[in-house]
Amino acid sequence: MSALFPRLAFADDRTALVVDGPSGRDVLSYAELAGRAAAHASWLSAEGVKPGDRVGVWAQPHVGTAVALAGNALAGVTSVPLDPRLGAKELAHVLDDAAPARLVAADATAAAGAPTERPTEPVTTRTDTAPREARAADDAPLLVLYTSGTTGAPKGAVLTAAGVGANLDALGRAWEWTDDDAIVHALPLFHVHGLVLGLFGSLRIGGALHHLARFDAALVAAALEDESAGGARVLFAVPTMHHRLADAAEADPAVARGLRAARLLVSGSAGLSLREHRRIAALTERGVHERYGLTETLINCAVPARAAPKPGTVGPPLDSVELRLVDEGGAPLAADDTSTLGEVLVRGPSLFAGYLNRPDATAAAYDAEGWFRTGDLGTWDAEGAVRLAGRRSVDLIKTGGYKVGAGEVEASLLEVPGVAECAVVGRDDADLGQRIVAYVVARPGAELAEDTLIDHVAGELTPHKRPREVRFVDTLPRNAMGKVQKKRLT
Ligand code: MLC
Ligand code: AMP
Repeated sequence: MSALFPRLAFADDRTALVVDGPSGRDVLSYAELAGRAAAHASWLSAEGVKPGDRVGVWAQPHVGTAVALAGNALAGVTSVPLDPRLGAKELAHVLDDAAPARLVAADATAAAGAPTERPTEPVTTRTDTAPREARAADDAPLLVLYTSGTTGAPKGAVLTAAGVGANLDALGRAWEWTDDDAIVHALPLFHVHGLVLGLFGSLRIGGALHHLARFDAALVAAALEDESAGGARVLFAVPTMHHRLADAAEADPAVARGLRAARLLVSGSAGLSLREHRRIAALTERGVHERYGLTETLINCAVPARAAPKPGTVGPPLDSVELRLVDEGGAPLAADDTSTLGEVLVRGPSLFAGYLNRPDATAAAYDAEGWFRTGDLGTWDAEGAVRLAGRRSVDLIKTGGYKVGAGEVEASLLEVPGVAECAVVGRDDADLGQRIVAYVVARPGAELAEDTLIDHVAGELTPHKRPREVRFVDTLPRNAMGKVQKKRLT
């Protein structure tokens, strides 16, 4: 079996990473990344951290984050990437659940502000000259990524190196992704899109990643014209970013020029509307290729690079993925049935190894034949591509490409004294896809301010889970059983 990052074993001076952060640009070649990752792996063994142990990595937009993640992979240690903005409650949950042996950060001073007593240690800036034997991409856990469900706190999806490698290779074939490509993205490094595809994908293919610490349309466009990291540039972005790029490109020809300079523009993590597809196609004469995935399955479908973009579909299943649509009784839909809506089920080598400490939730995620139930609904199109049409549960919200469970936000709001009841929903939003709206019933006599509630959720969970709007109501609509009827909230 191949190593996950083969180029780290035969490292040369080719650029692996360019990170544009608040304090300027950092660049690492493959040789430098390999040396620093090996030094990190040596530090782990000196600290008594063994293969199979977990290490929390504050996913700061920094070259040191890549050093820690690659070094953990070399050492056979499982990485638990942490959103640097995690609030007290969600951070406590993740640390209790994952029980990492150590916490590390490229910028340990910034991480020291996190709401935990646990110390964070700095990622080494040392370099080992002796190259470290690359580990095979095997079934051992590589990553634990926390992802929200409809209720309860986020669950840790365990991903293996073999599963990640198989998915990246299939994407490599679909996108004709080579070591001449530089991926450009401004995504966070603690989710599948920015981390597994953007960072690990570049390192596995042996090309470069040009990472921007924050999304800014003009900076993204400039990076797409910058040839220093690779001969061809590929953009990975969520629909909110494409929407903002289209706005900026319509106002500024330099942004449109940047988008045209890319070899491939990719959108994923949420559906890109036909309107945004059309706007970008008009600006670039090429358009956007969509792909579809989940934390638990990695990427399932992608419009191939050699094909024209196919707005309204997420493309056919990848060649490594088995995918079926099933009706409400669980029977598979015929491939030529282009009108019946079914749930997307998935099988294949890239499926996760289960939720950490949650055998109950893991078992519930599969049907009787071992297919993973995505909860997404769609139809086949005449050419074998999948058209997604929504999700089974209204309690899973996708906002800016982040998955947020209505239940976790409701539980957080209910902690605020003065909140009697609440219901959280996702409302259509031209920018975020969905924006989180909270309906709140105050206790008699309680004075509640919208900002207090929003700041509470941002501070306890993380800012992207905060409601963008709070509507105070006298009662919540309920059915005869007493269950809140979210569809009746207006
Ligand atoms: C505002 N801020 C607050 C706040 N109000 N902070 C604390 N409390 C409050 N009440 C701050 C924010 O922290 C941030 O700070 C700034 O204000 C703006 O934050 P925002 O409004 O939340 O950002 P926004 O503009 O909405 O972000 C849009 C976005 C972001 C597109 C950049 O949503 C994003 O990065 N999305 C990517 C999600 C992603 O990667 N998903 C992949 C999941 S994997 P500051 O300092 O930053 O200005 C997956 C599988 C697959 O889905 O298929 O890929
Ligand atoms: P996450 O749990 O954050 O990995 O989010 C996975 C979910 O994102 C999927 O179940 C889909 O609902 C959604 N998603 C990802 N890619 C797309 C896409 N291209 N179009 C529509 N939805 C998508």
